[in-house]
Amino acid sequence: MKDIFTIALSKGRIFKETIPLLAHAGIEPVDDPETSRKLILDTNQADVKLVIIRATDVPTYVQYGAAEVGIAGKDVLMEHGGEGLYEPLDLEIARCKLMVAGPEGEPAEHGRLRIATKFVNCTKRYYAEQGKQVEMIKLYGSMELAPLVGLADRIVDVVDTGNTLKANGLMPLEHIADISSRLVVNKAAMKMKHARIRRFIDLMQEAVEKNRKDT
Ligand code: PRT
Ligand code: MG
Repeated sequence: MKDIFTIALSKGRIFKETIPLLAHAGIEPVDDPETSRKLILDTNQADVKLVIIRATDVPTYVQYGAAEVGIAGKDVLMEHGGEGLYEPLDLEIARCKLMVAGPEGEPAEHGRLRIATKFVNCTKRYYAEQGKQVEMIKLYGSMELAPLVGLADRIVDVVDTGNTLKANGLMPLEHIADISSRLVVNKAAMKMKHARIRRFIDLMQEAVEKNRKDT
């Protein structure tokens, strides 16, 4: 068991875009997480496993060493705080932007601006840097709904094409950060399994460079 190398990642867009990078590192999952009910996926390499978890749980698994490495969006990492993690590589996948969005025009006057978001820490930091006091409303999803039903004046969310905002009568207003997915590594594992992890990082880096040339 001791020599198992576990990679934590979420299904959906991160999984899809990670598969070609892992393939370059010689790792191919045996099952498809979209159809399998398994939470631990075997790969073609007996000592390499993938754990498929919620995107926001990836930093936690890696921080506590339940997985040696993980792949997570910079949005998720900024929100988590990055404790116990190294972030050696930008994988340049699942790109988007963390933005403030809202309806066109000025918000109704009722004192402090009300912001609905799941990115509470990032949002607090962003407004604190501007010396603005805002009221935060923590949500777990479908942030776009909040301004439509009068729950909030603005939202903070990740935006890719902007189609979801548009479909709900909202527009991007302020750019907070450019986001892409990052490779994260457990700090203790980086020391104890240095050669194994270094080799993996190098192969993933090659794959990123190859991707960049192809696109
Ligand atoms: O879905 P779940 O609640 O389990 O978790 P999650 O939403 O955090 O996971 P997932 O798989 O949807 O996203 C994983 C990571 O992908 C995020 O942490 C981001 O780093 C990255 N990413 C890249 C995105 C997007 N692009 C994106 N467009 N994450 C979410 N979206 C959402 C966006 O907020 C909107 O609701 O997708 C919807 C479509 O976006 P538009 O702008 O193209 O309309
Ligand atoms: Mg999602």
